[in-house]
Amino acid sequence: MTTERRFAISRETAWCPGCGNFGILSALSQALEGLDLNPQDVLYVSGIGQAGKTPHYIKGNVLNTLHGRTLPTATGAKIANGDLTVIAEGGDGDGYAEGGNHFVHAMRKNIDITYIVHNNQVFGLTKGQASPMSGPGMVTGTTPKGVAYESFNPLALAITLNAGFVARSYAADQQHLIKTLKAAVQHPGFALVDVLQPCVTFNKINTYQWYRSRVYDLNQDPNYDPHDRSMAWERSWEWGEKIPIGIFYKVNRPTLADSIPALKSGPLVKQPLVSPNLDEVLAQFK
Ligand SMILES: Cc1ncc(C[n+]2csc(CCOP(=O)(O)OP(=O)(O)O)c2C)c(N)n1
Ligand code: SF4
Repeated sequence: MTTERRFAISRETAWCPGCGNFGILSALSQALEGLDLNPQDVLYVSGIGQAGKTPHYIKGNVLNTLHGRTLPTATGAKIANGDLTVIAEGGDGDGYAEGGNHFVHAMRKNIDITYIVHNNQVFGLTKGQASPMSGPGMVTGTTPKGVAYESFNPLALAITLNAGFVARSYAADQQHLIKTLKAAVQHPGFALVDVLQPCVTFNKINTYQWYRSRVYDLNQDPNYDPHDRSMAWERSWEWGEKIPIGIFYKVNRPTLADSIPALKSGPLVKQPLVSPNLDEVLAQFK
C-alpha cells in the first residue's frame, strides 16, 4: 500500500491551483505512511486559515480550533492522550502572529508534538495582508507603502529557547520535506518544521522561481553539526541570495509529560475516573 492510499482523501480542496499547500499535504501523508503510522493513531490540530484546512484533506483525527490557538489545543490533547501522534499545523499568521505567545511557551515546555508552519509570508485566507514573515518593504493591502519593520525569525527564536528540534523545509522539495517531517515526528519533544510555502495568489515576491535559485540543504555540509546551538543560531539568520533548509538544531531534553506526575502511569484517557469527595476538597479551603 502506498502512502497516498493510507492517509490521502480524494476530496476537492479550497486551495488555488499551484498553491504550496498541496506539496505539504502530499509530503505529510507520505511521511506518516513511511513511519508506518495508522490514521486512527494521528491527531491533527489546526486553527483558521488556508493552512489550517490541511487536516480536512488527510485521514486521521482532527481538532479544528480558533485562529492562533492551535498549540494550546494540541497541548491539551497530548496531555489527555499521549499515545496519539499529535501534529499541530497552521499558517505563519496563525502561529507567529496571533499564536505567538503560545509558540514561545510550547517550545519552553517541550511538549511532544510536531508543529508544521506553512510559511507563505502573508495572511492567505484573508487575502494577502502582511504577516510577521512578510519581508521589509513588501507592499500588501495593510502595508501600502511597504512593510516598515523587520521580519520575525522563528528559527532563531526556537533555537534561543532550546526547542528540541528546529527545521526548515520547502513545499516544492518533496523528498526533503518528507525526510524532515519523518525526523520531526520521531523526535521526542517539540519539533518545529517551518515550511516555505509559495502563495501563488497573494505573494508575488517569494515565488517557486525565487526559491528555486536560493534554497540549499545545510545538512549536505559535512561540517554542519545540528547539535551545535551557536552554529545553528548563526545559520538561522542566513536569508537572501542563499536560504538554508534542513535540520538546524536538535537536542533531547525532558518533555512536559515527564514532569507531570499524573502521566507517569500512562495517558489520562486510559486511567480510571476517580470522583473526588467534594466535602473533603472544600474543607481544605475553610
Ligand atoms: C481571532 C481571530 N482573528 C482573526 C481572524 C481572521 N483570520 C482568519 S484566517 C486569518 C489569516 C490566516 O493567515 P495564516 O495563519 O498565515 O494562514 P494562511 O491562510 O496564510 O494559510 C485571519 C486574520 C479570525 N478568524 N479569528
Ligand atoms: S490564497 Fe495563497 S495560500 Fe491560499 S490557497 Fe491560494 S495560493 Fe494557497
